[in-house]
Amino acid sequence: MVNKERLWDQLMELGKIGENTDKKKGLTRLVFTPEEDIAKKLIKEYMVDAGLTVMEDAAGNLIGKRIGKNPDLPVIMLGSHIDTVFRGGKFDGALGVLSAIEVARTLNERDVALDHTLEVVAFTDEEGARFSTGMLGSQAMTGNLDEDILERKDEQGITLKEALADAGYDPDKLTDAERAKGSIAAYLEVHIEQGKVLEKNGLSVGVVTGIAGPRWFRITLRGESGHAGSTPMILRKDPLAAAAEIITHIEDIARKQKNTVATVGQFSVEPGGINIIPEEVSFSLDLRDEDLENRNLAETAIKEKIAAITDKRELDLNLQLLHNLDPVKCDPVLVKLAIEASKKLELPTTKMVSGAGHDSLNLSGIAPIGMIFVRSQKGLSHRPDEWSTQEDCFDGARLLYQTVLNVDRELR
Ligand code: HGY
Ligand code: MN
Ligand code: MN
Repeated sequence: MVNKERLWDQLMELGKIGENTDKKKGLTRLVFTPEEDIAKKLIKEYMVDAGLTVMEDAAGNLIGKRIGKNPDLPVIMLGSHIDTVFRGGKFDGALGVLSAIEVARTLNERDVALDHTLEVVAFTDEEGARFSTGMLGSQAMTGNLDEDILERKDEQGITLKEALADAGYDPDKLTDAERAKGSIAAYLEVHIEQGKVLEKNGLSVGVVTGIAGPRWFRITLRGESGHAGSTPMILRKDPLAAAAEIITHIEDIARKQKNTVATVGQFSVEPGGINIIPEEVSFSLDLRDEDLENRNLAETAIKEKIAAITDKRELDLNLQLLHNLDPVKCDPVLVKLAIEASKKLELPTTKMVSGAGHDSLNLSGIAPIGMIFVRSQKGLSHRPDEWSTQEDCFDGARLLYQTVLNVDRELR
């Protein structure tokens, strides 16, 4: 079976890269940064140790390959990401990549020859933290690139295009990373749950049946700045007051629908003086639901509120779509094979939906997808204290191993 200690040691070693000197601030490992570079080098080493042939595609996806007995078959692909959010934890993405490498290494150590070629992928920039994008690597691999993605800027005003070039990639060749539909027999991803369902049910692992789709916007409101002391309230066109009104409506609208979630995570004010009425505010909106119809309903209601409030207050409005992935269902055959694997391992599990987004959302456009979740302590994630136990990580990796054997046997 997979090696519990080796997996854990690698998780802890990778988890040191990008760690803030103040450990309470977790780790920040953003795309095309020195920290990510060091992490990719470590993953390459792990992949080589696991007997994988390592390459990078045109989008910087790091790919380890293990040729199968029948190279003409579509590949079995395992993957996740090694970039993090700002002040993130050691498990989001990392557990999926390291579990996949551990599966490959165990197949080697047990001399198991799969029919299918196996590919292990660390996708580029799943989180999109630096450029407010998301899943660049899996977007490129599946022909799903966001329109203006290359023009997106980070906090220093560097465009993704410049960062790609600086990192040695050709920004105009991202589409070379594209894979044909049907070239991947199955895409499987282990990921931490980032929620409380497994903990509530006393389970270490879950089998994912569907994934909510994230839709991201940047909302910019422009009014009139002025003197905080000498401008009567009645004469103001204050975009920050408008934003406050809008954000409470966003929360109300999301609360009204059981599985809808809406988050304003970023907010900026210009010019930002204590005694100046703001001229312009800009804030993000992350809207999700596992059901497309419900997400659309919430989006329409939110946009109506924004229009009414900005009209009433005579403000200029700019609403930019940053990122969009529709909710998807996991492949029922892969769900069945993962459940069968859990039974063979006598690992109790449950079916569940993912509120978080994953590269598998993109892969679902060209291949059947399956996901295995590992319990998150207190359901916490995207925070320094994100944690899963060694035992639970072991359960996730061994369930992935058994599922790969089942998929290799079942799929042609
Ligand atoms: O936003 C997400 O759901 C993922 O963590 N990128
Ligand atoms: Mn994440
Ligand atoms: Mn993730």
